[in-house]
Amino acid sequence: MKKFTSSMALFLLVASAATVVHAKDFEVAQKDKKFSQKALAVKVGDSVNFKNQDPFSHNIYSLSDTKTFDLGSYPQGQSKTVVFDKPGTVEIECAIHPDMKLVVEVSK
Ligand SMILES: [Cu+2]
Repeated sequence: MKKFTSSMALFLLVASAATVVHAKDFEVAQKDKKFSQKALAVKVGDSVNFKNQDPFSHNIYSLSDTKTFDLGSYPQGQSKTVVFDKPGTVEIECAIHPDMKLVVEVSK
């Protein structure tokens, strides 16, 4: 039984390492009070880098159950990254500019 447990642990270690290797990093810019795209399809474990290219601040957030976050307000040239760790739909908005919308579909 002890041997089974340790080989199981090794399997989980290898499996999670494989997930990290295959994770992709996407970039979505904020420019002219818009996201650089309206929709994005990612897989569980992927991350999205939100880069502010406007000469004023944005505050990117999501209230979706799949991924709830608030990146706070940050100025031009800065970026923050969100890792999507659960499958589902994530609606992303900007607290400063209510017309800004992005939908991220996270699949397994
Ligand atoms: Cu904004």
